Amino acid sequence: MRAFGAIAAMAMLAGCQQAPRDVSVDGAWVRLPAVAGNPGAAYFALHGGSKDAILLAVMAKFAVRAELHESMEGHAGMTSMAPVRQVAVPAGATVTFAPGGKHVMLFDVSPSLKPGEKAPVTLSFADGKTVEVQAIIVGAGDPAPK
Ligand SMILES: [Cu+2]
Repeated sequence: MRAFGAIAAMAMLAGCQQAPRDVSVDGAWVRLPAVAGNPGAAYFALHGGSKDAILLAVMAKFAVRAELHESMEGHAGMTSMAPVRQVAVPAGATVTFAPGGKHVMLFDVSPSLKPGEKAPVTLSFADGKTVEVQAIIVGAGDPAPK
């Protein structure tokens, strides 16, 4: 009877809280390289859930390797980029990966990928959760999707 009481109390406590939300991802797209063999890039928006999260890695079956990168304005207006080990996604915050900022560098992109198609990209978080999104494939010279 005691155990039953404890479970009932826990259920009531849970009922008072909002359902926990996980990180969600939308607006994913991939920029194909202008020259075959050069890296492509993936972009998306991360929407923080009820708890702080940390993005650790992104995987794409159509690329041999994917790295988290951040571009920054360097000296004399030159932009440079460097790999980052992880990206914090605070609860409720939006973290955007976009040209000129954070991006996923995709190495050895499959040449069979065509503009207008969609391809899955998987994001892995520090709590062990993964999120798969369909990224729109965009040609090297084509405008970014809205
Ligand atoms: Cu890069």
